[in-house]
Amino acid sequence: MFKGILVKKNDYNMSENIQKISEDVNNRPRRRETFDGRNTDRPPRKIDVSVVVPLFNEEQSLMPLSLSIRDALDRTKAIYEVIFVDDGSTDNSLKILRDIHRKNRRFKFISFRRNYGKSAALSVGFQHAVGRIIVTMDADLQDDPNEIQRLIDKLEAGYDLVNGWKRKRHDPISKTIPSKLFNFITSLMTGIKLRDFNSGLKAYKREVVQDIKVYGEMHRFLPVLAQWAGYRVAEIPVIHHPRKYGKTKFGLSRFWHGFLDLVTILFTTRYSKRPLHFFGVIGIVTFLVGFIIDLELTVEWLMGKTAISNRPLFTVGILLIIVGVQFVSIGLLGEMITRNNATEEYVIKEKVFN
Ligand SMILES: Nc1nc2c(ncn2[C@@H]2O[C@H](COP(=O)(O)OP(=O)(O)O)[C@@H](O)[C@H]2O)c(=O)[nH]1
Ligand SMILES: [Mg+2]
Repeated sequence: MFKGILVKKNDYNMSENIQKISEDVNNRPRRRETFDGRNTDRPPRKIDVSVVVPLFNEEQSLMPLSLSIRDALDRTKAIYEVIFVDDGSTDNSLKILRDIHRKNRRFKFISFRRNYGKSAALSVGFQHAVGRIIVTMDADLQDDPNEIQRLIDKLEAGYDLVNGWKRKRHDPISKTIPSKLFNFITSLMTGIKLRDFNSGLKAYKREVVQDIKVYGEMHRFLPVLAQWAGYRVAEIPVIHHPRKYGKTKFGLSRFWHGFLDLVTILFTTRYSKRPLHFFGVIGIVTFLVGFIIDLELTVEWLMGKTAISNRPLFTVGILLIIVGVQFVSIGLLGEMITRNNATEEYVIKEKVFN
């Protein structure tokens, strides 16, 4: 009765059995694996556009948002998926995401156990997105899904990242003014001519999000990192709506963080391989100012005009000289550290190698 399963020891034929097993495996319908290792029995469809939506406590906006994304993208005829990344929301967002997924399988979600921040959410969303084009947008109904097609058109015109510039921004003045300042300084320091670095609405070619690592709160500088990595970045004006439900998650602290992150970005991407160029210039300028001040005082003393002891400026000069020497020394130490771990990631665009 159990023939084939129970085998008598002496007529056990190893090679025959192995062959049988491998036949079984080959006849079984094959499970397909998507690139991130999830199994699915459906044949993979080629997805044109992945929309990644990071969110935190947006329960009221999610349902209307998913409807308007669906309407906008159905009109474009693109094959799309929408990936919500719930960042440890404490309201009903997760439950609503489950409902949305149940109604329409193109809407997927990932939910973090706790809040990790918008950069983390974007990063995980990017890892799971399979589209040729990746679009990001906010979940608060302030970004308009009808703009997605325009972003994509611009992308197809020969860019790798297209940024949505909220030309007429519907936010309180306490947010718009610091934001203008932030954009102005970032543009000045990086030399990149964008007007709305931190816009939630952006479209990327797939390679961009694969090559560029987002961590901390660096999502604000994705266009900067992309352009510095050699990608072509463009910006188009987009419609922006006032917030209907819920409230803003970012207070004034974001601007301090933003400026500190700008320094980090400048330093780590531009100067991490040549720290002396960063510290050395500051050091030499400081040193020279101190030196000239003290030289002038010494000359005056030599000519018998004043005694150095009653010139407070002399101390300032000495301070500047010491600080200047220290900056140069820090730069040199940085160079030594850099030499010792000379790893750098080079982003390759194309390789013909045969
Ligand atoms: N993943 C994640 N998303 C967040 C977080 N805070 C805000 N968001 C989302 O980021 C988007 C913009 O946030 P919002 O508070 O509207 O910022 P504002 O538009 O600049 O006022 C919305 O979709 C939020 O749900 C967070 O901590 N993590
Ligand atoms: Mg908002």
